[in-house]
Amino acid sequence: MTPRRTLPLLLSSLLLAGAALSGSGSGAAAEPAAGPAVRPLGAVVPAPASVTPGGEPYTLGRGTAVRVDSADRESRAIGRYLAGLLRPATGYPLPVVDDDAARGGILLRLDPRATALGDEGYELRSGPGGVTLTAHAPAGLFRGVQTLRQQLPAAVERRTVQSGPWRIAGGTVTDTPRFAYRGAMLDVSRHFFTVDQVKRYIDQLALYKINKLHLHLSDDQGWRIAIDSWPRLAAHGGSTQVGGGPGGFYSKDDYREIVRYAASRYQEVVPEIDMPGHTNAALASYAELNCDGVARPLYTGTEVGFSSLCVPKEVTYDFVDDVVRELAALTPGRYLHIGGDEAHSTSHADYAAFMDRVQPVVAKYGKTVIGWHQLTGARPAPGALAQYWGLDRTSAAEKERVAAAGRAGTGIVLSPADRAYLDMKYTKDTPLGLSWAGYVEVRRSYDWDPATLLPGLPETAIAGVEAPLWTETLSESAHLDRMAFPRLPGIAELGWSPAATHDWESYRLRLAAQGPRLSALGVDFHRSPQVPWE
Ligand code: TNX
Repeated sequence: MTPRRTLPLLLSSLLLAGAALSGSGSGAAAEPAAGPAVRPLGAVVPAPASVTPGGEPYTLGRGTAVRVDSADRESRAIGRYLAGLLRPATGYPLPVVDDDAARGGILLRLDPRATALGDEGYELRSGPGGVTLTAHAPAGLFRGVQTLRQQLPAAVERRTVQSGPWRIAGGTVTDTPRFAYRGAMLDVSRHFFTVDQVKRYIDQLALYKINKLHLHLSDDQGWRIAIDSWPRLAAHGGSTQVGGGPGGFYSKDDYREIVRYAASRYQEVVPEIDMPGHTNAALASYAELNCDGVARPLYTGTEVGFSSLCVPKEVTYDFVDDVVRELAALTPGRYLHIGGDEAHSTSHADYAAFMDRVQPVVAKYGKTVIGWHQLTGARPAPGALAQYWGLDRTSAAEKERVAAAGRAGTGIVLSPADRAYLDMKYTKDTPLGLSWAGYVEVRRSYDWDPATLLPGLPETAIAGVEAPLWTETLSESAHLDRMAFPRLPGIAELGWSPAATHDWESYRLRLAAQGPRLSALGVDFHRSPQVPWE
């Protein structure tokens, strides 16, 4: 593809001019003399769709208020979230007040006429008199808050008082996402992660405008969600993990708390129960789910492809119905992911027969199917999404099967393993992670275009992108941090930013500025030599 270079070039020259720009606002006598440069407008990740810099910056002060339409509960909550982000480092009170009760400051407003901004778009206007964020819907205000936050110096992310000045460059950003589906997947099966650990990840994803949290809730090594009608799934199937640790599972209240927290960050939780393969934890918990009626031992290794639900047995579909019903009831979001990858122990005929029976169950409980792209080798239900996880070297025939499904109406979520898998090692020296899909350094993970990844797949068939984080080798939040950062922001940018902004040279500069921000947030990221870290 030939990206238009205008915006990236503009942004990188603005970045270089950052120091000079910061001087431009300091003519006024009241302006503090020293402090970090004003971050050029739009030098954020993901790159905004349209940036018009100009005019003096806004400077937050002790008197700054966050103004919202106090009759609107969501606007109020977003105002409180923003103030909560900014208070610790600025030390300012930042009261959240009704928009009529003050002037200037930071105004968050919903405009019913701003339909062009869609569900998630926003406009940010900044000048000496204040900052106004306008959106058509609350999610747009929330996304805009992330841009506003990244315009401030990185030290704003610290939880103790720092010295300012706290300036936001002048001008206008108008921004809407390229794709509606911008996901991150966390595998809580291979290693279990607590509710607090998941919340930490949700907060990190929010900064980059991710809107789907896909939780891989079951696999051979662990079943992580309580199902009342099949209690041994969690009690027994959740009792271990890779390496033989204690595992764990979410009670329904735990899970509701994750869903609630994700919703507060405008992320939709996509639960996955992987079937018919990747089911050893279930097969260990209930003997009757096995074709031979013998329960399997729990599994703590990292092989794949050895387990399968028993496709010919009726009890299999009682199990699926119960699990899908209980999970759908916990899920306010649209989607339910049924896995379907690496079913190497299921014949093709059985696989297709299984998917023919299971997809209508998902529909019966009001949800839309997502499956890994092997689903396109069966018969995807109308409206289903398929998640492509192939590689450059995946056969042309397999790619064409996915592209053909896309042309026939199956939405495609792109998670190419040799680009978007956050568990791949960066280089041969990366201590954590796997390398079956190759090494994936930061440039490789960012430098591709969703529209041209699969020949013959029209962009209109692409639902979006997702970055999966498989956890065979990852057992702590610090491990997640190392592998997700700094690659996750790049995948988030591919999902959000217009193709015309795609440019490695300008991206690496904007990413470099995320280094101090991630550090301030306590994220120990991979300091890739490809990025000139600030
Ligand atoms: C492939 S991707 C898998 C997972 C592994 C992952 C490790 C996919 C749908 N299946 O079972 O955890 O590779 O990178």
